[in-house]
Amino acid sequence: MPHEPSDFRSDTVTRPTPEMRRAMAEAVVGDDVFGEDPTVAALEAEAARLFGREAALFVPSGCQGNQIAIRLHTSPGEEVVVEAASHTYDWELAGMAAISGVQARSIESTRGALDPERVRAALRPAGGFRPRCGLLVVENTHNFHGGAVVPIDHLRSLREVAREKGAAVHLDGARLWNAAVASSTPLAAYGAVADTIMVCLSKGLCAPVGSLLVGDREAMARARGVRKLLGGGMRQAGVLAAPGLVALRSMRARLVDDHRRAQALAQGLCGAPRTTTPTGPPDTNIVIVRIEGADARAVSEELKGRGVLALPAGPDRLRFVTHHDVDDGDVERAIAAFHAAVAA
Ligand code: TLP
Repeated sequence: MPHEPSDFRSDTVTRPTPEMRRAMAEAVVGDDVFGEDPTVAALEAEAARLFGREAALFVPSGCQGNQIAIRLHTSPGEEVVVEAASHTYDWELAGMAAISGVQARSIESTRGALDPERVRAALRPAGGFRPRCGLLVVENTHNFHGGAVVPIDHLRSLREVAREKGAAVHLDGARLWNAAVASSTPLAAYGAVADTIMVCLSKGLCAPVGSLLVGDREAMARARGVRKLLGGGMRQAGVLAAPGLVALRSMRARLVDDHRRAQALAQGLCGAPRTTTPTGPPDTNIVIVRIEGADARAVSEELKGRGVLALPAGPDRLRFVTHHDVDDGDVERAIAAFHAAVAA
């Protein structure tokens, strides 16, 4: 039988584990738009507890969670400060403009960590012809800075700057689980540095669908309305929340294996000619490589022909993501295929 491709395009490609499938089959459900699905309620309560916050809301996707948060914290005609390579700015179809009527002010960073002084200057009050800037969005881990962990102390200082300026903070924590494990930071510490936090269950944790928005009770009640407006009200969603509970309870600790594999992968890939990791050695499960003078799309096609999938992430950059469904053998295969593809 032909070997399935070793799929390093994203940790979103993971399939639900057997334990998750059993949980789905056995889930007790109700109509969650009426607030009557006990499994969704249990998932939301568990997420809120983990982050030390009052409430959480189960949403279909990370994009929707981020966009609901932006809508909650802003009014049309305002400005939002974002990191220049962040998902909310670069990968969500200008959702904040389309959905919330706000414009983004982007700031370059060092490995995803925004300079507090530049943030202070950007969070300006309304005045004259200038819009009010009432929201800062931070991303941790930072995807396109190679899964970089933004240290918790740095997030605390950004939180202070925002507070001083009367601005809210939203944390895009699609891979916050990875940051927490890699830096031994308790989730409750992240709960204290942002007004709202979005976390994904469907990336490294292997759940098939879903993300959570976490925050205050009042904010989550309003978020429920925005979710409905965006078409995200789900009925018997307990079948999706059940694998989410498995994800929260038993899939976080194993992320250290993904991080170890990412380091081995980065080292192996950098042994190929003209190849470097422009974002530095991986902190977590994302490896971005730059192949000087190469066309990333052509290299990814060569890799595909050799049974390895990676994502072009720029003209001469490829992204590899380690996850539950790739093992040490896949890492070796990727390294060998990459050396052959770069030489081709
Ligand atoms: N990221 C995807 C792609 O969209 C790039 C990936 O494969 O990494 N925030 C961050 C930091 C993300 O990386 C993603 C997904 C999202 C939000 C959106 O989550 P979904 O895909 O569930 O809407």
